[in-house]
Amino acid sequence: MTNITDLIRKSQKIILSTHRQCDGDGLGAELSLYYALRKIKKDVRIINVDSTPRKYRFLGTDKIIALFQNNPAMDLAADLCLIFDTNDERLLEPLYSGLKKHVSQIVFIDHHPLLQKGPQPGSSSFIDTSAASTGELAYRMIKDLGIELDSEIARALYTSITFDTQLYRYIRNSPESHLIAAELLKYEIHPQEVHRALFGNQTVQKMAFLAKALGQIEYFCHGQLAVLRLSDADLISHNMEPDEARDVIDMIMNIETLEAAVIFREDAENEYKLSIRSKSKLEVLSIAESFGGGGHTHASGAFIKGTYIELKDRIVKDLTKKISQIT
Ligand SMILES: [Mn+2]
Repeated sequence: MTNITDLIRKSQKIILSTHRQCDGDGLGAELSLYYALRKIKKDVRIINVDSTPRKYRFLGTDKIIALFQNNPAMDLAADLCLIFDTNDERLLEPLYSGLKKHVSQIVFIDHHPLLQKGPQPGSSSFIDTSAASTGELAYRMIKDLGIELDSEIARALYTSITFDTQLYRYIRNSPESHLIAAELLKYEIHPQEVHRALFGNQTVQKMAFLAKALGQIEYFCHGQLAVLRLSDADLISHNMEPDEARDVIDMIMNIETLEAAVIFREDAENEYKLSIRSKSKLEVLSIAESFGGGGHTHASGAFIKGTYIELKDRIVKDLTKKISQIT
C-alpha cells in the first residue's frame, strides 16, 4: 500500500483503466482516483478498452473516459498506469500491449485471487482478496494519499462498493463495506439515485427478454444446478447490452435450491462468455480457470469457444462432481 501511494506521489502523468466490459466496481474505483488525483494536480486520464454500459452513464462517464476502441492510435505515454478490478492483463487487450510500450510502470489494484495458470501482475501491484470491492482499496489509497473526500469522489466510491456487494449482500463477513459507506453518505451523493441507476434500470424490453430467457433454464443435480444459454439473436432483438446478462444470473441465483448457475452468453457463432456463480462451500474459480478465465471463488467467468452442447456437457459434468462433494 505505502508502495503504491509512493509510486503515485512520484508520478506526474497517470493513466487509469479497468477490465473490458467494465462494471460498477472498476468504473467507480477509477473515477474516484481520477477526481482525487486531480485535486493533487496530477495529469490524470482514464482510458478504457471498450464502451461504458449505459446504466453507468449517470456518473458522467462519457465526458471523462477515453475509449481505446474508438482511437487505437491514441497517445499512451505516462509515468504510471493503475488498472482496477482485475489482475489479468488479457482483459485489457489490445490496450494493454500499447500501455506496455509507452508507460514506465503498470500496477494492478484488485481484489480477485491471482490466477493459478496465466499472467501474473507485477510485484508493485496492490491485491487484497479480503476486500469486498475494488472501491474499498481505492478508498484506502485516497486516504493514504491524504486527499480529502468530496461529493464526486464519494459518489464514485459509493457506486463501486454498492455495486460489487450487490447492495451490501456480499460483504465477506466484514464491517468494512458498511463503515466506508457510512462515511461516504456524509457527502451529498444522493444514494437512492445511485441505487436506482444500478439496480432499478430494467426496461420493458428487458423484462420481455427475461421472461423468455427464464423459461429456458435447464436444471441438473436435482434442481441444484441451473444452466441457461442466451442467444445472440435474442440479445440483439431485445436491445440488450452484453453486461446485462449478469443480471440474469444474479436473478437465477435467488432460487433457494440452487448451489450453482451457469450462463452461456453467445457473442458470435460458437463463441460464448461463460459466467458461473455458486453459493456457500462450492468453489467455481477453478472451472473458469480451466477454460482460460478467472474471477472469484463464487463468481467466475471466461471467454470460450466451441459448440454449445460440448461445452455445456463438460461444465455440467464438472459442476455435478463438485456439488456431489459438498452435499
Ligand atoms: Mn470487483
